[in-house]
Amino acid sequence: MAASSAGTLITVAPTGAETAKADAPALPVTLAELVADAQACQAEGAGLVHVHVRDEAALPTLDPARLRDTVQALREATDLVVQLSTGGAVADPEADRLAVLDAQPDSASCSMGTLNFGDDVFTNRWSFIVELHGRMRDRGIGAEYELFDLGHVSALHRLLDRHGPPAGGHVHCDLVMGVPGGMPGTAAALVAAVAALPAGATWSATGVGRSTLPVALAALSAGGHLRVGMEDTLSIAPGVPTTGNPELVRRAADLARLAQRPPLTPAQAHGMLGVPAAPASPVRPTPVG
Ligand code: KMH
Ligand code: ZN
Repeated sequence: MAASSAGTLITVAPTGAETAKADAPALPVTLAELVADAQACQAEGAGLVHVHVRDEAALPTLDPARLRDTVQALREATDLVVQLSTGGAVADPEADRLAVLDAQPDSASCSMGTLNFGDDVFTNRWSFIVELHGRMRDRGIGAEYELFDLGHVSALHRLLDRHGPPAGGHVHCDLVMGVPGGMPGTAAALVAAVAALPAGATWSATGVGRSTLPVALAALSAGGHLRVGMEDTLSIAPGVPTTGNPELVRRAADLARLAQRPPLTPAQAHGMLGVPAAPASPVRPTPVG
């Protein structure tokens, strides 16, 4: 049985790779916007930030220098668990997705299978998943397994059975629900997926678009954690654009308090996930001789 918790980890996914800045002016796309957003989200109750970065034209990028600078800046400005996306955008090459780990985040996402993603295909070949899982473990980077469909839960069992646990030994999953091509964002689908998770795993859930609230409420009542943010949802109510990520985090924190499972602090999030907070500036060894 998956683990439940007395508190709620609130993950914020502020940017994603799919939305254009022109369509959502509150989307954080520059490093300054992202850092300010992350600080505000921490103040509202977030414990982890799931990061996609953008280039100078506000387009998704996996540029290694930008990723490194982003990890560093978020560590300096917040206490959040810093998680980089290795999913990137649908067309990103596998080599670039693996190279994300060079930025040495606290945690990285690991998507557990291929699926239709709206009109696109999000490709995650088995051999790529195995390679990513192994490199994350070798570098001591915590894993968050992204589960878009029930078959991805089976793939996670196969991965752990054949290739062992992630760094730190703790398995944390995120159910990404309501993607056109993945499992629906319903309580029934959530219960089925949670029942199939590895024993002792912790999990959050996110409902894309209109499934945000049904999934959040189902996750809280089933003992899970929450992921919210503009990667997944651009509105706060039907037809009402969100003012930004802090508003989405505030609503999630309110729901968590209502459920009497208040938001975990960033320190508690690091503890639950088994990913120690890294120093903001790596201490360089003194050269010998
Ligand atoms: N942007 C999606 C194609 C992840 O971050 O690991 C993939 C994604 C998953 O967002
Ligand atoms: Zn993502």
